[in-house]
Amino acid sequence: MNGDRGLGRDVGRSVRSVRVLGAVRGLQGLRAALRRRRTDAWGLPARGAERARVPGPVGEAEPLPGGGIVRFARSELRVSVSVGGTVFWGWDGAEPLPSYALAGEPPEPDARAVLEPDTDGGWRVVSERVTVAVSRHGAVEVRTPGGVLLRRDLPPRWWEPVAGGPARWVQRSEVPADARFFGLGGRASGPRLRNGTYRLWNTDPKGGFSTGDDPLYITMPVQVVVSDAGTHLAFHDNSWDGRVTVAEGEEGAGSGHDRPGTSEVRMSGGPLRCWVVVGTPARVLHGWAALTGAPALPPAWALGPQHARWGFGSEREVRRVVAGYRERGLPLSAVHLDIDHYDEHRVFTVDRERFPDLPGLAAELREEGVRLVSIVDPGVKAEAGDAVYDSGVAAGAFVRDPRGQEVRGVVWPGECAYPDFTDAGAREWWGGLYEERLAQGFSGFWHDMNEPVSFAPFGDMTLPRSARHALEGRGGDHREAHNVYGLTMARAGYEGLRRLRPDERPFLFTRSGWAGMQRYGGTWSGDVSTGWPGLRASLSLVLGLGLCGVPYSGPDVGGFDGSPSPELFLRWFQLGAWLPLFRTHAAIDAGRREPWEFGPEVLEHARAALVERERMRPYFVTLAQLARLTGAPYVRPVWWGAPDDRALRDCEDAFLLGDALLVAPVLAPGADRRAVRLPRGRWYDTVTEQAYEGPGQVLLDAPMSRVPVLARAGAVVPVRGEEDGALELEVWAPAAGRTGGGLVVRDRGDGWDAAAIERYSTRLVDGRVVVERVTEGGTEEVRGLSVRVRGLA
Ligand code: NBV
Repeated sequence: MNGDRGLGRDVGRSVRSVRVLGAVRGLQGLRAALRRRRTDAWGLPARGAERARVPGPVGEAEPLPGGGIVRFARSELRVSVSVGGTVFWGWDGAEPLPSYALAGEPPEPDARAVLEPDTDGGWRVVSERVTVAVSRHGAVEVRTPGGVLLRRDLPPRWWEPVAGGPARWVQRSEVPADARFFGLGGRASGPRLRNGTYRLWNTDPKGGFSTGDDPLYITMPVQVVVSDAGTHLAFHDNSWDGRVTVAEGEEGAGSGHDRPGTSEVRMSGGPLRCWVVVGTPARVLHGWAALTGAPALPPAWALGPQHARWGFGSEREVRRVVAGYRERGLPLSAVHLDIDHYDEHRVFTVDRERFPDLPGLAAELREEGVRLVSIVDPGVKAEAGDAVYDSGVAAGAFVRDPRGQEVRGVVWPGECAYPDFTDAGAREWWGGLYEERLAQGFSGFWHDMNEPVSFAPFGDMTLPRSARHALEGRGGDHREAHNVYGLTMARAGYEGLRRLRPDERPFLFTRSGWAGMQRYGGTWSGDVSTGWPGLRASLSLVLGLGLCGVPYSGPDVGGFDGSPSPELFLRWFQLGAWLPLFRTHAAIDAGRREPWEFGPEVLEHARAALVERERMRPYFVTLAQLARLTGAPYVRPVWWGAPDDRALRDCEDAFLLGDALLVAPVLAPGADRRAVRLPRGRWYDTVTEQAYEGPGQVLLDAPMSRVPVLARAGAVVPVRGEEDGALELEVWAPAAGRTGGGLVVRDRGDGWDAAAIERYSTRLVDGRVVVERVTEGGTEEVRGLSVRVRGLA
């Protein structure tokens, strides 16, 4: 009782102070918005007259390893095919580097692939995995080795300001009539991208968002295109503001006149260069990870259940919530502290009155296996005497306007300065600041507000577009740096943590980001609105981001604002339990999110979801390791293994978790059954063990106690044994005449020890399931592990 009264007081006080703050921020925000407008009016002169340009007719070509340069009357095109079959093309001197997306040097060109004249007067490069043809007017076609067209990029068009400055450009592309588009970063309305225009400008949607809101915090010029002809990923490596319009094609129903699908990329500046990766979905994501970097491996504890709250308000309340989990026997891996634990919302500080002994609290929680995670905002209170601000000024770390004045915006602490994370020196300074967080006992970091946000009653809620950035010494402005702000902040945090704690894997996730962000960590949904559409958007985001190479993410379970009904909360919880980041979170004035706050029935079913998540931990650990090694996301669209199954391409309400499981969450109210579309092969309901044959659609029970989860026949799933918690292999019987198998990677927790992949095979012999360990020389008996066979009728 006492605890609850205390809680009411803490939260009430926090909500009130945020409201008062709101009014002050309102005025400051208005001033900042006016200032931003003035800065841009001065710093970004109007574009004036423009001249349009197209490449013109083809001329000579110069062969180079893997391709060459094709010259046109008014442009030139560089084409290169790499050893792995990845294609690069760039216009007018655009090279692969510099790039914020690439992990390092671009892949080696395939010396066997040579530029040769094509029959129609153009040029082509033929390689083992892909053929690239350049037409006489500058269209670029990517074909399979069998000659089937995957993508045709039509000749681009530029608009160059007569007075000089960045050229705008447009690139229209055609894809097969049956193709579906995915990706473009985190989109709420997918995962299949509907016909329409999607902006490439990382944006805080201001409060809760839902399926209709676009763009959101993470945009990327990355499209994954799936058609009968094959799967490919196209990446326009350009961080400027832009728009992508996609339109699905239409097949001519036997008339032979297909209307191709189209994508039109319009950018407001920056290079015109593109990477295309072709192959199966697995190959494409592997190629993408090879190009942009392996996903960071979360420490094992970050794969457990986590609880966040804006407005814990005090150490006492944190203890109360953790005790709530403990007393009910609910597993909990981490608690996340939001901005209310800061002193006056200032980053890298602690409100000592409400959180007098954070290191003590952290140590106490650690004893019971619960880690503390801290929010980190980029805006630094611009006030002389503030230690973080003073050190940033001394390091020359803050963004300036074209006149050399520090750019000021308004965020939670009031007027703020913004570190320029595109500057190596600023990154180093910022990375060092995490030492304070580590000393407070935090084990993980949650980057927020890094689109970056500056509150404003009108216009774009971000920095002036004319704000200057180092861009690794090249120099430029916010038009180019905006979309990589979150990415470079993640880099600063990640590299700082690696320096400060070299023996531990950093745990970091960031609201905003861009292509390549997976190198430093994961992300989460941001402020997804409480409601059934928000639940759907949660899945769309995780699937879309996974296809863009970011495998670790998850929603605010229960939604960010308001109060979910018990049913909605439970369905969200049941979905979250199967996603990489499994975290409840809510706004300061939202309703409760503890699983016991929704009545005994919800508590019982939430407990079942938590227990199952814990049982599946070894599988999540394996998936995290495989994501790092292969680029394959844990959460995959159901077409992953069968992109030629058109019905699967349109299925958006279920997903594959690794190779073994198919999860069919309940995304609508009042359901006790749901239709599930199965890929080919046999699938078992993991609770009833009943077998179903795919491809096709089945109707499965989805009572409040669970959502349907199916296991692929023959699969090997590493799980925690129910009795002793030791690793156990759960094996699902292969169908007669079929074999199966699975991979297991054991993890030592959160260090850097190289993990070994264990490979297992399964087959059916005389109605008995035989499981073996695959070795270099053949197979051997499984030793030291218990095996549990399921699904045998
Ligand atoms: O730091 C407060 C919130 C946070 O709880 C949320 O997860 C972020 O997405 N933050 C946004 C800032 C305020 C949002 C209204």
